[in-house]
Amino acid sequence: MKQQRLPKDFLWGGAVAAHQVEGGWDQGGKGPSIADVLSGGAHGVDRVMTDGVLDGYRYPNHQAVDFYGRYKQDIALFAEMGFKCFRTSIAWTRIFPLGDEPEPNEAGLQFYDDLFDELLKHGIQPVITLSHFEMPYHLVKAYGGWKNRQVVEFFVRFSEVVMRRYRHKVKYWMTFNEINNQSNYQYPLFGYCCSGVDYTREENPEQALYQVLHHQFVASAQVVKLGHQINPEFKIGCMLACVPFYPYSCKPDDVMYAVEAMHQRYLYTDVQVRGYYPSYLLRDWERKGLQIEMQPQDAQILREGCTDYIGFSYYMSNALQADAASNSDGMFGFPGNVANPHVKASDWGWQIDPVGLRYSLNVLYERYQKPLFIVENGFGAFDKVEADGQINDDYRIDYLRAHIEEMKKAVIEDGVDLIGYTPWGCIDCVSFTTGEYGKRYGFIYVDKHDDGTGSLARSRKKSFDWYRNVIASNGEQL
Ligand code: P53
Repeated sequence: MKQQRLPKDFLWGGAVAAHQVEGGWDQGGKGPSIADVLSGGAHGVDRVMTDGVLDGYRYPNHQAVDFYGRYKQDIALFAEMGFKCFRTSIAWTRIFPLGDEPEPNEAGLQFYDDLFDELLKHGIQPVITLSHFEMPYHLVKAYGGWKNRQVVEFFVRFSEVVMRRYRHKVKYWMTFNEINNQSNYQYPLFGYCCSGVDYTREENPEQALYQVLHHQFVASAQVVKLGHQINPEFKIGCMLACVPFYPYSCKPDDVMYAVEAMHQRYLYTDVQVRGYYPSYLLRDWERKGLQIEMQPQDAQILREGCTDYIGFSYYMSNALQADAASNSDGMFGFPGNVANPHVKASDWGWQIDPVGLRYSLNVLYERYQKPLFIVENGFGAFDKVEADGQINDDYRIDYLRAHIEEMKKAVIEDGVDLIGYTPWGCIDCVSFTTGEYGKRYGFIYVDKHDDGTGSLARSRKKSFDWYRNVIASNGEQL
């Protein structure tokens, strides 16, 4: 019979990251992470990476939305929406406050035990990212971040400790969140958050980037192999920020330019899913004279640590015009990245393109034939609380509905193997790129504002009931 519906066990849920929701930045023995030294910014105002926690700066991640103190209440709301899963990350600095200690911090381990128990009690399975822009600040100061091969060992140690501890509580894992963001190395924030490296300060940024990546690929592969030994049932994925590049036109140069640009997305999954470096990248290194230090066993480590699935975020697509590529000020710093006249954009300039989600699901599935997991999707917007307390976020419902419709086509019509869907920021949280509270994604509103005011009280937006119904009908009622 023709499959007309999403699979029964489809994992509906929501996603966040530890540093964007937890707060409690110095509680329970936690050490400072790179997110704790990032100031708040705004659209067009960069976040500053300060040298330690300094007076005169606002650090929104220190308090975030106090998920650390309020997770029981929040999980009850997720359960009310019918979540089957909840994606968050484990803050490395709760487990290893400095990053290079031989022994973990028991209070940090206990926190995630309690958090996962609370989720499981409500029938919600945790989906866990091991590294989501929150490495220990000490590893940046003392080791130079991921440029240093020693960090591989520290990360594998951290991962091993948590995978063993939670082996009966967590099945789905991901290694590095949006590992490809650092391809955008012109923007210090991206390299800093992925790897603790500001590539703009490197003599040869690309050399530094690929050295870092090699370390992360090796670390990721080691963790995948180790995880399968700890529990053969584990599913361990990579995580890609899937912002597809379209050719702006059918002009062959535009088409080819988009193919070349997509290498900056695929190179990450090519290595993590297939287990070896793709030819186009090796040629690129050769052409540019880049020498990446590798150890003799690395090729085998990569081959033995292929991921089980591909987690990815999808918010927008971009369009490339080859003729405009000499203008280095393309959108998001990408040469030739021009506005797509066929789509609208959010208040932060992110172009809204639901069909791009079906496109992404298709190209990734065709290329790898591995299960996919949409672990982020959503609409960052200013919300207005009406006099009666209602938040009528129809724009968010429209965005999500349109994307779920395209996701269903990919599964039902195209046969893509999709594990689940976890919209980003299911509870309002601190924006990553701007550090704002005002850029909201949630079904759950948090009363907290960029001027520091707000009670942190939670309330249900209009989208809350809508999403509950989507889950209850397994995506039939949109
Ligand atoms: P904020 C770019 C493109 C797609 C996703 O972002 C991106 C980015 C920025 O790196 O990041 C992810 O909060 C990231 C989350 C982040 C979310 O998108 O800036 O994994 O941590 O919060 C939304 O609106």
